Amino acid sequence: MAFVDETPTATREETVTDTAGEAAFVERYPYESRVVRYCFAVAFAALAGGGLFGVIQALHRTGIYRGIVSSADYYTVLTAHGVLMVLVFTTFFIAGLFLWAMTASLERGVPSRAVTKLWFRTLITGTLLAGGAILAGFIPGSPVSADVLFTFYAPLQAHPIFYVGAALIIIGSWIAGANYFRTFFAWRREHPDERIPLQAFMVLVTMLMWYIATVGVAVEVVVFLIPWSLGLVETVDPLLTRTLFWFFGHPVVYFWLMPAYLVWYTILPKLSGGRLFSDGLARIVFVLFLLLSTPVGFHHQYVDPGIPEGFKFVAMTNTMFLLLPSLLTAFTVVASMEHGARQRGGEGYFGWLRALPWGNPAFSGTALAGLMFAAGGFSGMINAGMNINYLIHNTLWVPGHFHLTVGTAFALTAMAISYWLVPQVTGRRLGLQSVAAVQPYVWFIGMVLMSNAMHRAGLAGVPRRTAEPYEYGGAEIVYESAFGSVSSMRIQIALGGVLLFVALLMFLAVMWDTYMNPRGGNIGVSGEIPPALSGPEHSPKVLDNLWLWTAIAVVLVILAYGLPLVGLTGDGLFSPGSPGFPVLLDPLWPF
Ligand code: HAS
Ligand code: CU
Repeated sequence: MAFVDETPTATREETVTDTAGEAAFVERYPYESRVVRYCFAVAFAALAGGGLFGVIQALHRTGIYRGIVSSADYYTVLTAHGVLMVLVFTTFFIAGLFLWAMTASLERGVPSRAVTKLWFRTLITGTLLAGGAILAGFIPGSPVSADVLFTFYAPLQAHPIFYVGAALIIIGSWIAGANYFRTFFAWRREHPDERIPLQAFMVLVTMLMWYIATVGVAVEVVVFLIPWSLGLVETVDPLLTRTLFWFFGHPVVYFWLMPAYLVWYTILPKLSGGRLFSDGLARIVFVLFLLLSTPVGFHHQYVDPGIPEGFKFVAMTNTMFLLLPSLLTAFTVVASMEHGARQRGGEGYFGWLRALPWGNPAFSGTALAGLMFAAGGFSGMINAGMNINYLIHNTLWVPGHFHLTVGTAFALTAMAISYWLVPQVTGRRLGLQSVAAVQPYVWFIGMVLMSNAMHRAGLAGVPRRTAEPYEYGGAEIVYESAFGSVSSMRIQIALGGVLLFVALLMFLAVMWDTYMNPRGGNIGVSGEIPPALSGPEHSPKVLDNLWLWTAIAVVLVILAYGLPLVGLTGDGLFSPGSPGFPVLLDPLWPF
């Protein structure tokens, strides 16, 4: 995919305007719009593939229909679903969203097209390699496979191509980040005393958090997994590599959440008919994420032996502090929505909710994503408790949790805001508007069914990451106690999964139809963001001191991880270690 450097004006037959009659984003920034479109196209393709694998999984796992893949291929499906959704869909969507946000809020285009091409091509190459390595697992006898699930824990071993692909995706995101910073520095030179516009501030803080977080996974993949999968070293230490993974694995969830928050803080208030309640609170929230996102990774390793309990306790305490930015967000965003609703004539303690534009899918999808995240955040608090975690760890509860968070707070926000953003970067009116209007509700109902049942099944002891419908080898007593309540949940999970797939097809149909609409005329939305009720002038300037917050964040990471990592590597980097176990293909296909 090559970007053409200049849009020949001759092909632009009609000017594209927004609802205010101003030139739309695509008119002002044709090159940036094109890059955003490419990013979204790849993101939506990943969403389509990931969604197909998702529904296959939901049917197979629940035992409702097991005729599509074999149980061995289930793990290939599960890996492809996870990687396409949380690595490819998220990364490409965020790259597009951030490019739009930087361009629109700083009112300047990319500093270098060569660098833009470089990051896009790096991301694409990484995606093709990692995705190809996973999908090759479907070919019987293939020497290449990567059935390692999205956490790629050693000693499960993938083909080196998979790790190289994953590394390229990370490197691509770093280069994209460098371009955002260059845009910012150029803007800063011209505006030495101004506060950083809120959207740009959010992008930059998210990227700083990302640079710190990805150090863990970069070391894991480059120093350990690639040499090990190539046979250059025989063993790796599973605990050390897991620890490096979770150094990155928790903050990566905020790499998905913070772009959703960017939308909730800066676009949702406007869609509600009002203005952001407080710009300063939004900045504090992002700074808190930068400070606290990384030193909490051990909350994914409460049951791992070999990590002293004290460090797990510190991680738990940090995690509880990390609830604060989300609780502040709940307050600020709901207050902004209420402000909007009251501007629209809403009244009463709760009656104002009715005045919100529930028929506008960009609004309803984003608001429903927020509502579901309140539940996902609640299950996150339970996960984070060191003692309660033992009850739910490695059960279906955990997928229940993350389908509310990344699977809805991020994914539904991304779909909803596409209804508002895609017209701006294509210059075409939104297509199939009546389908779009109901799509977020279908997703919402599907997710209520699926994630609620997953949480409950997890509490009943149903494990995650297994192709079998919880038979426990036929052990009567376990079967009775777990299954008595689980069978209705199986149906809810399968039904929810099918509804989610339908919602996804509806979304893709709307996007396709939008693209088929003629370009030009009034696109029916305006990208203008009204100023906050309490603007940046009401908050201290030190909030914008990115280097100060980054320095503190690094110190906190060293405090949380320094000693545990020294402890884990004290007996050598590769020992005690394990050889690799590539997952074998099922010789019994089709059963
Ligand atoms: Fe998590 C496991 C703890 C947030 C994703 N999490 C996972 C995994 C994933 C994931 C993918 O402590 C599985 C990893 C694996 O494969 O093993 N998580 C938390 C905590 C939070 C949290 C404390 N997680 C997220 C987010 C994710 C995500 C965000 C993705 C985007 N999570 C854990 C723990 C585990 C875990 C343990 C390990 C479990 C185990 O044992 O394996 C917090 O950040 C949550 C804070 C959120 C809130 C909610 C605030 C409410 C808001 C809503 C406002 C409402 C609006 C709309 C705007 C306190 C902001 C209103 C609408 C109207 C109509 C009025
Ligand atoms: Cu976490």
